[in-house]
Amino acid sequence: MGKQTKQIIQAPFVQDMIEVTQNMWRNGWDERNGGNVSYLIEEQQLQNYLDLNHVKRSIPLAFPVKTLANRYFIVTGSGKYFKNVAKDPEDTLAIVKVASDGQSVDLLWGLSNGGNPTSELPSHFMSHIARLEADDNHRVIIHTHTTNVIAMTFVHDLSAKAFTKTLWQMCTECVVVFPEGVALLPWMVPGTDKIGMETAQSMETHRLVVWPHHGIFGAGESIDDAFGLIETAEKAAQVYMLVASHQGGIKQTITDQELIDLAEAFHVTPNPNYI
Ligand code: 2HA
Ligand code: ZN
Repeated sequence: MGKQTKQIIQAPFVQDMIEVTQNMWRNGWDERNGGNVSYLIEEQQLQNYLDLNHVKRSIPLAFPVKTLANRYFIVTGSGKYFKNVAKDPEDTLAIVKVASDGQSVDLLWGLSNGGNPTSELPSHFMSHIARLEADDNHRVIIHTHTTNVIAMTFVHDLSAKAFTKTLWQMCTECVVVFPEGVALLPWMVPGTDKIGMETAQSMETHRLVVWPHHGIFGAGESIDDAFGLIETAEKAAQVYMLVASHQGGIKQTITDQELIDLAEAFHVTPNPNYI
């Protein structure tokens, strides 16, 4: 391991990736190679750790992302296990720069035993574009197989309105944490440009997008922000799965008026389409 490599493992963005993948795996959300993370980093953050002119290899993209030209990302690798990120970050993660024509990425660090960036790169890149339009401070997209959100997609109505309302009702914090609610897509084959485009379209107005019977996409201004958002939705789904299957059924819930009072108290506006 070279001196530069040793240092880069200590970089805050690498440590954040190690920590979040480990936490998600421990939560049981990311079995095998499930889940993927991408984090937009600035050139200044990287300069101290890497020779930015040293390209290990160029990896073509099946979909052009000109809007992200010359931007740097740290991403999880396709087929790599979250379980293994902490013990071998250099094999399981990749730092890439999007080429100036947006047709490929240059690999600057990582994937030391070969491989490619996450198979969900279309959904990640297109979602980054959508969220950056909505929020200059946007940085992170996380996809994970949140157990209870997945479970809920089998037993609950899949309209975004009904799904959001139930999540808001399960934990008092939810409407404050995601007042815009969650979007849901129809079931689709993952890894495709189509699911990427539809996810990104939902990301224009939401930071959480549920993929029924598969998992969730979350966006945030930092790793903590995106993870915290997903964690909150997953907690609400867990409470729902506990109470919905309870013999006595649900006897009371947070009322619409209480949701409105909460939103007022915390100065957020709940999505008017959902309440
Ligand atoms: O294997 O989670 O959606 C990674 C995935 C695909
Ligand atoms: Zn997945």
